[in-house]
Amino acid sequence: MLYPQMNPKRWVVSLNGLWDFAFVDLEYKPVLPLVEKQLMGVPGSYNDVFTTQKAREYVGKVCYERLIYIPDIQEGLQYYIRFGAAAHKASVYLDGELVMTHLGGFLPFDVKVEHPKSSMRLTVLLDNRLDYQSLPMGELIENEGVFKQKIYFDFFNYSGLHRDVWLYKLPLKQIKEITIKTMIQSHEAHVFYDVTTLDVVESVEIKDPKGKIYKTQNRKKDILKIEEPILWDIHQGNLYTLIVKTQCDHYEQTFGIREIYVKDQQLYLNHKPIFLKGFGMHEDHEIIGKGTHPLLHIRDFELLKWIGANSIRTSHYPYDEQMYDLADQYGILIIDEIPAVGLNFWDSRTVFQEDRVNEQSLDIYKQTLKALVERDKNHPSVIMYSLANEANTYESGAVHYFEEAFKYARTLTDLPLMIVENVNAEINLVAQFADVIGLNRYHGWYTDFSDLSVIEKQLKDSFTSYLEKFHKPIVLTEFSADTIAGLHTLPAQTFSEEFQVEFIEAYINVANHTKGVIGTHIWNFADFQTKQGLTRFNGNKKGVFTRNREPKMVAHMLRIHFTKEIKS
Ligand code: GCB
Repeated sequence: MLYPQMNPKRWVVSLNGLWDFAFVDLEYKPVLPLVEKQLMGVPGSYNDVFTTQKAREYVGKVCYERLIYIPDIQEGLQYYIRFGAAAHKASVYLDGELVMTHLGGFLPFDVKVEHPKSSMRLTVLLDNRLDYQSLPMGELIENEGVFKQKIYFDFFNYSGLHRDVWLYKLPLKQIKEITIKTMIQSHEAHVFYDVTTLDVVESVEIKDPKGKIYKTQNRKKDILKIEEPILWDIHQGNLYTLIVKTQCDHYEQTFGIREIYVKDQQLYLNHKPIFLKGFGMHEDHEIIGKGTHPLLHIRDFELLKWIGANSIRTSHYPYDEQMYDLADQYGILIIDEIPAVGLNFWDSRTVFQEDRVNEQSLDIYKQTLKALVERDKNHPSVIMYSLANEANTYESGAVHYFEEAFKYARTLTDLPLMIVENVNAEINLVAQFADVIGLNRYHGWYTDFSDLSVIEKQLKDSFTSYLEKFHKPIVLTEFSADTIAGLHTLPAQTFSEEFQVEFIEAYINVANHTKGVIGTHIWNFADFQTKQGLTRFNGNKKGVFTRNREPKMVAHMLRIHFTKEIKS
């Protein structure tokens, strides 16, 4: 499923803009056009445009609808509608007829228009309910037909058509897939590519980052050798392009020449050990919620560049594809996370059992993982996949689930695999399957609140116990203290900008001097919205930047720290 592209043989039109919208009941079928309706912007979450709690925290189905037009329908072409992401379950109808259902709110899907007409009514019913089978996991409590959504993850359950929607056409014998892998051997790169198409390939060209056409031939699959390649590296987004021309189709796929692997408790990029410095992030903005916007993405990457970060984790779900394109260009490394979050009740109940997260959940997990790797495999920025965040990995049922998940992931990718953990090493039954362990730690915050003096010893103990039990490299994937921008206290008191500086410094000092720790990712890049809760003051305030992407005091400290050569 290649990203829609406009080129000499491909045509794409955006369906973004104002759509008709309504909250509908669970039995609603779009036999006729919506009558009771209002307008809604696409892409975006609908929640924060409303002024009532009921609408903002709505649980159930909504309807998005608009007319689409295909002028000059051509025989021998296929028409598709691409949804970048629709949270969480989508049923797509054309002229009132169901044509596709899709599960999962963070990955794209294509709807084939089997019988194109010059004008059609496109309807999307979206259901934002989460259950034991969905990713993220949630729990539904029903009381006389009214649903309450329980979630065990810490971000607002934004809903809607979050990413771009396109209509596009392709030739019958289209280029279906392109896979590119690269290896570096001293002064030479090996570029393996594989093009899936039924068409005759006329040419496959490689354009180098300076625009020079490098190699041309016409095989569907090959290994090309490039002398003295221009490597893709940290802060060096050197991109090559594979230009594939067939008799009827054309596609240009960017890629970077880089090699990544884990060896002897170290992470290597282009055969050099690297240390990750960056953030866990969220797709989260005022008003648009989890909606995508290219300018907002660019602001994030400009801030990453300003602060000197080299990497991010797409906590806790795959982000919009534009984020990966930008990471490719800015030379920022990505730990790409599957939306396996919330697999944790925070009480004594078991998650992994027959009537909760079960075999059916695992099947859905595998489908999601496959879709994720297929979507992101050609991005040089993606250096690792994270297969879960804070699941109950001490449960015996988790062993089967994750053993299967890791085994399956290894059939899809050669990249290192991570699991992000909050439990103690002694009870962890799953980290054994990973190549890299992510550790989320909040010593001095959720435990021993306000006591900075516990951090050094407790964090060292956390690292030591994981390193001694699993012998795998560790990324400190989360740590920070909630901080209200503009609150200053001396001495440093909790929630002040001074406290966040001292807190983060204390963690970094330990992590930077522990062998086997290969990176620090602060939680979070920016403040973000969550469900309402006693410890959430209009959201999570652990950001280094505000929700509006302005720096807190700690950002200036990190800017100095990140630009120092610590371990990389
Ligand atoms: C965590 C979670 C993250 C939360 C964070 C917090 O461990 O992984 O989703 O937002 O803690 O701030 O509580």
